[in-house]
Amino acid sequence: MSDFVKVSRDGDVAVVTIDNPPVNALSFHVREPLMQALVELRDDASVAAIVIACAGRTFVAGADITEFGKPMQQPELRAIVATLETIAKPTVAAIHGTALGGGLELALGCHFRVADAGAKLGLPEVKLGLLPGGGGTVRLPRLVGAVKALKMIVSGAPIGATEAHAAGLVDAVFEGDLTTHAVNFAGEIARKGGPFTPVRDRNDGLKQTDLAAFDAGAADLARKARGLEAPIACAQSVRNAVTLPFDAALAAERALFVKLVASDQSRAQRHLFFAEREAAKLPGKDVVKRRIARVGVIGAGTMGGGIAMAFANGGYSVILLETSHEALQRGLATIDRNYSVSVTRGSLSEDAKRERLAQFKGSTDYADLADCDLIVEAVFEDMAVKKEVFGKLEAVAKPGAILATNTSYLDINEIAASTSRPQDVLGLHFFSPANVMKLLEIVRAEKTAPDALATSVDLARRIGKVAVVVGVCHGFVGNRMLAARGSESEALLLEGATPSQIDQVFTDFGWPMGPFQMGDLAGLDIGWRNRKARGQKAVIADTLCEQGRFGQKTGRGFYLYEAGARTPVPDPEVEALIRDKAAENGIAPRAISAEEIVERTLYPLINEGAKILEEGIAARASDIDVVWVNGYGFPIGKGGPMFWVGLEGPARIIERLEYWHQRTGKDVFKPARLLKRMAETGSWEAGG
Ligand code: 3H9
Repeated sequence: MSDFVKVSRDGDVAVVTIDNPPVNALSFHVREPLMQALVELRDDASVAAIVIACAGRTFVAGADITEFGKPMQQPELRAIVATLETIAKPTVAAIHGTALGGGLELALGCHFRVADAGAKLGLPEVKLGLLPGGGGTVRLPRLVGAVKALKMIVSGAPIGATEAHAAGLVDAVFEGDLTTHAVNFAGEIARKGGPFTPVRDRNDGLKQTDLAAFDAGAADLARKARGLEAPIACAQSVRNAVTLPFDAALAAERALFVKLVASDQSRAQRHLFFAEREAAKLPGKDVVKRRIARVGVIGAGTMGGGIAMAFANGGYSVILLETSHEALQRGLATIDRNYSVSVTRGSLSEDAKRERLAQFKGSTDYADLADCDLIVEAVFEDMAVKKEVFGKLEAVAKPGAILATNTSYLDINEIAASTSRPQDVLGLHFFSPANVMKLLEIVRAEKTAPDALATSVDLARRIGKVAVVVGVCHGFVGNRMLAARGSESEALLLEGATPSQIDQVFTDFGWPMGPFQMGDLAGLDIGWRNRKARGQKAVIADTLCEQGRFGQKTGRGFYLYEAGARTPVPDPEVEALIRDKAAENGIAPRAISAEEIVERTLYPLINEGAKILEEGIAARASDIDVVWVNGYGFPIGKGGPMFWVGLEGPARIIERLEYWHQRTGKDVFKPARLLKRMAETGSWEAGG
């Protein structure tokens, strides 16, 4: 009847199969024939039961996100679900792969849900700045209870079939041919004559709801939402499911959905969804990738250990190399400890930990790297040291092995040129802690071979990283822009701002923490060491380091920390130090506004991003957004720095950059050519 929705019969059970690759999204061309099929089957007396299944790799993974922001064509999902609920014969959703968002809402319109043992079910709309708008917030609590529904909807994290079964969301879990099982299941219920009740009329879950516990959970979520509207709306809507009649709760959900889908936050989050997928695309699709089975990591410090864990977590066997037996044992012991923490938290079983650890082999001999398909060095950030390591690698690595450096700043072209195989050399810039942080900057050097690059992008996905390919420059995309963001930090302090005032502006903006809190967390000595190596100075940060104030690890930095605590407490001593240094430099403190802090930190960040684009260091503005959201905590509700330009207004940004450029003469404020063009065309793309 349609290319996208087919109906077949197995005895008196009708099977409706949705076939809309790649993820069976509920696009208009699916909704229309699906609605028609359901109406026909409802009215067909020869049909005793209906199964809704999907072709391909997954059940419906949601509404078609590309349709949001455009007028919605009828029939909408809500109408399809409402129609399903008028069917007086058993309806069964047969779920394999992922039933997400509108997909799960479609399944909630059925009387029953059966799932393949490997299936996952969830309502991830919150990650797109939305709430489930097809009745999910009102129906899910009716099955699993409001507290569990709240957790699922606000986290957006899917649950497995077994958990879904235990929670009452799924009625049966099968292994083997799911459609056959679903047909048998549906046929049996039809023969027995029931019982079957639409989810809208069930209240098994709601009966157990403890509203006080729910409200406490919702209040906690509101505190953590950091200015995001969607989690709050999700919680409100689930609460409505408990306190309002079904239809009123459904109408309220709709109103919230309509508001959110038009919001800047949701536009920003949808932009990020596609940006992350776009970033992983390289020109030249047909490049044959190299085979990677065994990975070598040089350096078992914090970075090297984290990188080794990231690969082991992705299923690779890893050789960890150190210069001495002691350093190696220390590194392996840290890895062991990190996995033990996961066991204590319940995210890893003892068995899984044992298996994970068995993937590691330690060595102090470069010859042991001969079998590795990829070798990543994470040694001291010094060109001479890196070149020495690459010299040794060249002697032992097999032909075609990818040789990667984890440098944060150094010139990878120079490293590559020091070897006889520059085509195999590239940067894999992990972020600390490397086993946790999502971002991976893949640095393409001048001579990096396309297949080495494509292999690395593919590998990043396999180990659960969000990859962005960038070019060589000092600090690549992320750290180069970070330097621009921090270039006025000292000046702002000397002119009258306090660390906590600046950090507050950042957290109000939606960042998880401000730059001074971040410095204290990372260790102020790192920047100090780098500055010394480059002959640079920072009046206040250097003085703090000279006093042994390295941040959280010494209990004192820009802030004070109580023993073992991570909460920054403003320190009058630091504020006095800032005033003294200002006086020494002849600067009279003045009141600094929040706007000024934004203009002197975030506008230079954007300006640097525009320069990076101009130079081709990043291929797309959206790649820069992906870097900043996944590596540095730029608020997702603002879509990344380059997307935010559109929200803030490029003309205003340019005007204020010009003002500060005139006032300070500093290059970071000189508006980039591309930023000016963006202000004229409204787009970062060439040609507007
Ligand atoms: C919703 O349902 C709202 C309702 O409550 C209310 C309605 C009224 N739409 O991720 P992949 C594309 S909101 C359009 O690389 P994987 C994706 O862009 C939705 N396109 O695959 C990519 O395209 P390309 C709630 C979509 O195997 C291709 O499919 N649902 C959609 O790694 C492959 O994607 C979600 O938020 C979509 N819904 O992961 C689920 N989904 O090849 C979103 C994917 O051109 N999707 N595409 O780059 C996912 O989480 C993952 O795609 C999934 C598969 C886990 C399903």
